[in-house]
Amino acid sequence: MQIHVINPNTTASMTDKIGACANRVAAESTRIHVSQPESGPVSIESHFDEAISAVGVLEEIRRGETLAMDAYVIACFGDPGLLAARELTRAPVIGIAEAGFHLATLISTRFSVVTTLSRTAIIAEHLLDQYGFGEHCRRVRATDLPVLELENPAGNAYQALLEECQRARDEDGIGAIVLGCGGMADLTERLTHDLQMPVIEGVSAAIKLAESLVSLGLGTSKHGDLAFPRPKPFAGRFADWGR
Ligand code: 2AL
Repeated sequence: MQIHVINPNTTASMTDKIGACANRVAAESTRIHVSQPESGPVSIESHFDEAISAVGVLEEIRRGETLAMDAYVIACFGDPGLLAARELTRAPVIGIAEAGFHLATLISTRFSVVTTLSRTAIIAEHLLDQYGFGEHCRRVRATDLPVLELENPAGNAYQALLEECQRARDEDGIGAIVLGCGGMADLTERLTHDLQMPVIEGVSAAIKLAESLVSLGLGTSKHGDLAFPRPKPFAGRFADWGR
């Protein structure tokens, strides 16, 4: 089984971290391919960043289709371009936010999300509503860490994240925490140990969900709205995207 993990931002250290995390949880028979868009923002922390990165995600899916990937993971917590990506393939496409929410509801009745900047909390809140998880999530908490601070080994990102997770655990009446950024993927084990409660990180969750779907023979439905886009001409720099 080949799973293509796409980091939607263009920071290579984060792509490597996400790839390492995916490889750690993948089954022995699963091959992980990891990539990032050629163009786009170094981190995704606004609606604007997200819109640009979605195009990069779709370019990576198109590349993955030439390599016959069995599944895709979109490894940014806004799940940028998720439904559009599903239109381009029969393979399952899993976003790390939706994967984290799904797993959290299987092991707890209520969870909180701990993410990066306050301004991006709304992105997770919109996804919770869109996916129907609003009732399960008590709170989306922000650490106000910029995404790239998670890439700074000399910074104190871990401490800030731990303290916000402790507040979530002690104040929110929850059973689990979902980490709200792909760049937090390597911190799960340490946080789980320090918090003594389940901490879910979307990259691992998405890999295991993708493996499950592929082994069950389930792929993106081509009946209805996730059918391949209707062929039509595209103008300008997207001219070769029309079919
Ligand atoms: C993210 C993420 O997962 N990757 C990125 O660049 N921005 N999400 C976030 N909430 O900060």
